[in-house]
Amino acid sequence: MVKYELTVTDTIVNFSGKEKRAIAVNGQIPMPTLVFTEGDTAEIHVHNQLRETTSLHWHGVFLPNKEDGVPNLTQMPIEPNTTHIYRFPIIQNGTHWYHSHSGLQEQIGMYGNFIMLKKESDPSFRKGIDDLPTVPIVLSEWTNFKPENIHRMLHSANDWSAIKKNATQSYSEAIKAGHFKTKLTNEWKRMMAMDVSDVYYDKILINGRPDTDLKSIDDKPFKGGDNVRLRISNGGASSYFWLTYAGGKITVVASDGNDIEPIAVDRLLIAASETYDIVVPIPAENIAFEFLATTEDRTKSASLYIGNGIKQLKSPLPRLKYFEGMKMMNDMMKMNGDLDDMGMKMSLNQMDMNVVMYPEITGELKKKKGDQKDKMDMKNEHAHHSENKYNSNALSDITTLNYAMLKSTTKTSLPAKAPVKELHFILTGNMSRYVWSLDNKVVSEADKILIKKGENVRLVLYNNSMMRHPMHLHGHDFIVLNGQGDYAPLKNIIDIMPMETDTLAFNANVEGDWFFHCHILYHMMSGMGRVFSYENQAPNPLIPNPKLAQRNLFADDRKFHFMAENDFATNGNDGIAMFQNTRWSIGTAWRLGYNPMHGYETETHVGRYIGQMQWLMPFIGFDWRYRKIEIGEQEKNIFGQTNTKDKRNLVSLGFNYTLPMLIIFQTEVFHSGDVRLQLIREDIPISKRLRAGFMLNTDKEFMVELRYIVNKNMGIRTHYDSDMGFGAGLTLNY
Ligand SMILES: [Cu+2]
Repeated sequence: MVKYELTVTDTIVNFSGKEKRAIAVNGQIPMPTLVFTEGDTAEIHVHNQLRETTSLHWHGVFLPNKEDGVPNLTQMPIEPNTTHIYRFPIIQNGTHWYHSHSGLQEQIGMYGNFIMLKKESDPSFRKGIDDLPTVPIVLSEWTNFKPENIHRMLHSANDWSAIKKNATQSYSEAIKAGHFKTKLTNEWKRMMAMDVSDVYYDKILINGRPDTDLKSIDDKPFKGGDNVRLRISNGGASSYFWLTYAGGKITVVASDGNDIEPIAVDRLLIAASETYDIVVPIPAENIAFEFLATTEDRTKSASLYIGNGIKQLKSPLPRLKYFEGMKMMNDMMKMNGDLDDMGMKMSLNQMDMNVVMYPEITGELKKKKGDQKDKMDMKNEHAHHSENKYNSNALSDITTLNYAMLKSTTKTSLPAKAPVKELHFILTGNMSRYVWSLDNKVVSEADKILIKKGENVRLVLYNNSMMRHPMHLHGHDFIVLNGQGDYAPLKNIIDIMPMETDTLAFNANVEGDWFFHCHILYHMMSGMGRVFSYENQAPNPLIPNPKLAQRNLFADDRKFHFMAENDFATNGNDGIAMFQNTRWSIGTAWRLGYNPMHGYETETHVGRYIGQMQWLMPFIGFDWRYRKIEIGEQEKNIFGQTNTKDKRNLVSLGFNYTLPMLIIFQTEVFHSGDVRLQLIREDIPISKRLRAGFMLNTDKEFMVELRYIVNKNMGIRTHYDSDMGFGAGLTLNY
């Protein structure tokens, strides 16, 4: 029996210049590393001293379902000032980690290493690998924003993160880069600016620090010629990290806690929540070699210096060529929002479309047409014209790990005689409303997926969304069908890039309700997942009221997100406020003039978004407006109907439809019989911080605006409005 006491408390940290709330366990971030040996029984006492509920999930660990730590699914949340005891036998070995599965707590400190050691007597014990000096490492990110706020801003298409990352991809930047047409096509196809990640972080942390010196293990200083094993977990809430090393090749020896045949690579991308065990050499005396973890968007990194002496740095990864990425996405995106792989049958990260953005693989940005060839060698040149266009390893001498290279050290074939259940899922979603789902259904909209104990479950996953998703299965390892036959690697996470299809299989061998979800925290909280449930299983004693638990579980993706904006201008006030969730939108817009001639109006629309891309939203509207007009003035709309835009108290039916160029076409029929058609485009990115917009309708009203974004909550706006005239002012947004 190995026992740990974990006390969860609120704390204040200062990772990036500001004091912010975080959550510590036993006073530390990351949470303490828990170490067991295969054959132990783990007993973990969790004392919740927060003012909110919590939970701990043992990621990648085989255990009885009620110990899995998913609140409202495998147990009830751990209430404040109570203790919950997790107890389970350790029946595997390998590098894993643990984290809170409650709300967004994982983002603010609740992640830690969970190591299960292999016994020396184990027949799979590898001399030269399993007996190396070892360091557990958990990677994570820090943001000075509250995670709740990040989640809300993602849902209201706030592009502050892109501004901070210098990744707005505005028209002026496009023109400067010679990519005006690329930008036009992008907006024609109704895409927002593309990026490889959604959230801007202030700091990247390795074991809680941006920079760490690793000079010894167990008081034994390193010497040249030593090898070190790093057990790396990606505890980041939404980041993928490139791992590179200044001291030579990285030898990967295990993935998601499972041994693989050692493979030497120059770099690997570790997906959110994935784990890799790697061996790195210390090739020389008196030098500390930099081990570098860089976010996929290459804006931030953290370093670990391994060895004693002068620091030898790894060159940082160059900035992404965003417009090349945009061009690639344009080619892949069909007008209906589906992705088109153009017959490439992509899988297992072997073809990485993002290579078009990597200067170290596809050359520096070309300055003028004609001189793009100088950076490419012949190999590169050849690959560019073949099916290897996106094959990073064929395009350069840099070897990047992909899933096809993983080969288990032991046979992993599933029980041959078991019945097979095959399930297909399409990973779906859209960036503009930040909705993420499977088969266009979020957790609360889908039934549990029933499986039978003993059967082999095959999952075929196709990613039809524009983001990559690290899909994670609780309680089981699956084999990834990657061409290695009986030696297919065992994993519990698989990263699936846009347009990839991957096939996984696992033997259903432990009863329970097991969560299967995207491990990007903000995608999971938006509802991207399913529950696998065993048929005819015994009830979970920790879920006394299954109906209540389910309602709480579903509340996560049913949540409404609030946003509001008001422009305090010289000619009046106008603004909007909206509550939105996965499908529903309740929004009010207002214009309040400073005198009766300018008038007052509010429009409220309650609508529901239809389809995966959510371009269509039928709504019911409530309009109220008043404007004093000159005697004898009588206006008609373009249909010759008497215009009620000056005095109106109406109910309406209508719809919004997003046209190419992201223009919203609105049709509204009022109960008086009047009809109004309207075109609106907001947030045209003119430059990094300048946005333009316009509105025009059949009541002969129009508006044009320019807005300069000062910070996350403030802008300076100038506009001309057909009713209220010219105005300038300050916009505050939440
Ligand atoms: Cu995802």
